[in-house]
Amino acid sequence: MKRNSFKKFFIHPIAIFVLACLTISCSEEKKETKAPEPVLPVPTERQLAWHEMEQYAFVHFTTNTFTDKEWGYGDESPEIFNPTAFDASQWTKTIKNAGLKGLILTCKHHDGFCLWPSEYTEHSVKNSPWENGEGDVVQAVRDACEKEGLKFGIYLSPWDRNHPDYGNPEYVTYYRNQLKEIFNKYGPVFEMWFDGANGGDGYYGGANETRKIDKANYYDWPTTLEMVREIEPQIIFFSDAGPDIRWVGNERGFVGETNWNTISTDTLYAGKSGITELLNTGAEGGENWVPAEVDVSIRPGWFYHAEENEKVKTPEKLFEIYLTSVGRGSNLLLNLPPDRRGILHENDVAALEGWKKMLDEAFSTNLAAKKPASASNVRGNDETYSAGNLTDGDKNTYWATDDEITSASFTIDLESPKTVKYVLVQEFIKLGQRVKSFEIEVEKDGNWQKVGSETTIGYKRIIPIDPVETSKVRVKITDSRACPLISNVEVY
Ligand code: FUL
Repeated sequence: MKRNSFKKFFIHPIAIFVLACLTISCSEEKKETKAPEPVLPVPTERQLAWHEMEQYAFVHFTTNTFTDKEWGYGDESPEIFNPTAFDASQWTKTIKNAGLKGLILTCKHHDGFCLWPSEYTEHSVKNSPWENGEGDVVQAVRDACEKEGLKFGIYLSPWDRNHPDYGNPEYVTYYRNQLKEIFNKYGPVFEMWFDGANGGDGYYGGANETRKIDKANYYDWPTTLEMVREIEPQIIFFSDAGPDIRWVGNERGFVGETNWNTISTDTLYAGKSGITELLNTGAEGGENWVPAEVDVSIRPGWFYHAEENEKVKTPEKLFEIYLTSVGRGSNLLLNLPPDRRGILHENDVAALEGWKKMLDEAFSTNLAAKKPASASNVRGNDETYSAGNLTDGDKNTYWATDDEITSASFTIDLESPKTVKYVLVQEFIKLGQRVKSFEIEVEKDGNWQKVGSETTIGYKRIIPIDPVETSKVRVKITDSRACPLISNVEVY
């Protein structure tokens, strides 16, 4: 009995030797599959969280809503601000239903009127008849956002056409006091929007004159931003030139087909020719990670004007804007201006509903989810970087090639013929933006047919293709700054 069991568990010394060798060589192979080195610059954690928001609302609301202007001169009486049926929850419910993730409010536009009862000026809601001067739009909107799980953002125009000190150092102190006031009172704030329009003619406390400022130095931005970041460490700063996100160079709703999240911020100064083009595309090899945000209004103007009620963008136009913003790796900041009642107009609400329906219809069933994927090269032949990561629905895993490989392809097997209209690809941008060009192919009667040819991918790229029936989709990366890292592929 004893002898038998010994026999059972006896392992020959040669077998032990072979096993040991195998274990050593396997672990050596594992060790060799090093994680890819980052391609610098890479986004900060705050920027990554911002990329994942994808789309949120802009809300322009102030005395302009009641004067029919786009830029108030600064001499408007606070008494004209009097919405008759103000309801911030109508805004936030509409915004939430449209699939937007946050809201940035013009707490103060260029006219200087404050939507909260600031202790530093009389030019605010506290001197308006609305709610007998007891109202606070910023508080109401911030609370409504919290209730709907939307993030809240602030626009506080640096240019103030009402303030008597605009252009002097005293105004910068005033502006900073207001930033402190608003950030301490209404946080958390996910994004601060610093407008680029600065200086010109205005009321300026009755001076009625033109005041020019030295845009580069007047506000001493580094000190101002540091002050805000101390109150709100997670904040994302928008301005024409960052530091966290950049303007896209137009207000028509599109980022470049080539869209680099990188740019060298010292190349961005106003007046330089080609600046809007540069903002629109970013720069391959730029020194800073400063992605573009696409700001565009649902109406021709940023503020509500009754005569534009029939000019609200159609669901189809909004869908096109989605594809040229989010679909090109940018974030969409869609402006929705409340009317004189203080609510979003029926036409705007209907357009948003139609748009959401189109988005849901187009992107409801991901034909690639959990489908088999294969690739022409897998980093170190290691499971960790396999093509399966493309369709696993996990944003933290990615397919990678060996370091020296900068052109490679992967294939998604849809397992049966499906009509394909969109291919969605995402880079693992945590380690930098890499892909410079790629093609989309579909298998047709045993042959590969090219159906799309694009440049950058970045955070997300949605490629519309002429509807085609196929059971295999191949993405060929034809050039990349370093080995490509792709975290997600979806097919619709
Ligand atoms: C511009 C402003 O001058 C417009 O009024 C609007 O606020 C737009 C979003 O930014 O620079």
